[in-house]
Amino acid sequence: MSKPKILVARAVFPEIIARLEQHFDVEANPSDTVFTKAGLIERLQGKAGAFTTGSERIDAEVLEACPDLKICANMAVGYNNFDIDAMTAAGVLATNAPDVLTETTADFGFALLMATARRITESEHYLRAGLWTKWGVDMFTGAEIHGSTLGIIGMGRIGQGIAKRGAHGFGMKVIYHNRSRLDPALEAECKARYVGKEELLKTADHVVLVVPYSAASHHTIGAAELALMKPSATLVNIARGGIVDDAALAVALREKRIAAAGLDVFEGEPVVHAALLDVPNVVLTPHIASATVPTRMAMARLASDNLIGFFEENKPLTPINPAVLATK
Ligand code: 8YV
Repeated sequence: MSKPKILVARAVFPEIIARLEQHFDVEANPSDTVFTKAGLIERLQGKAGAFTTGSERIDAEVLEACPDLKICANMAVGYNNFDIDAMTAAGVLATNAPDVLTETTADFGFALLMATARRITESEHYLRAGLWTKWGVDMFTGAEIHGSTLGIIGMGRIGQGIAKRGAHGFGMKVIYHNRSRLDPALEAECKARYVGKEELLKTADHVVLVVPYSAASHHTIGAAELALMKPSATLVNIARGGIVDDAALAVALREKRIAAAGLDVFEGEPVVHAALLDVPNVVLTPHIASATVPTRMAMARLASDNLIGFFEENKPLTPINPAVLATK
């Protein structure tokens, strides 16, 4: 029997391609560059599956142009690149890669918070530029982390990981805002107290964003929300570009309406808003929160297992729209 044809839409580890080749007839993009929509449609012709990497937009236009497609397996926990309603209507299964990246991403969220609050990159640039000639009593004074109030917007698995690090590791008071409250046992585990968004923004010393991107969460933080934050506060975004209005944030940082920000994700990435590149009190990283080799490997393996499970047993591991399976 011939193997199902799949497209691996961006370069991934050779071990993963080799594994996929045992089960599928694979066309693998050797490049890190995401296909244009036309390029994606062209490569998906005749393909029953796609291994996607969080950036390939799968919408009604793509689905209509690629009638053989049955599954898209995202190597990412976020799946805002998928139009889930359109995929469900077209009978195309969507899967993502949750859990395997939770702790690594929470580690990074905390690292970015600390680098931002304690001005690590800003002071390193100063040192490298040869500007460090003497000690100064208020040189690069930053914000306190231990004992401060950590506000988390989006209390899914990664948010909970950040809460635990803050509460148990740094004695922080943790408050959170989420679409729904956690059950009391989870709240106790995270030592986290549910508050409204406005209270969180007004009282947190550090605000960390871990909310999934959707039309409803677009610009969760804009000029009005930044105005509620303390002038001494830090903002960290490891969620998605588009959760923060980057132009408004650049203004708030320039005018010191908040103290600092740490951003791993950007509206329009990999292009970064020019005004953000121009302010010193922001730490900028290129969407690397899940970037350790074991975690990226685990994410790629889970995406592969979803494809294999779907085609061989109609049992993907982490389906997003499982209703599609019942129709198979
Ligand atoms: C990925 C991510 O690196 O999992 C996610 O949602 O944002 C990152 O971990 C990125 O999507 C590429 O796979």
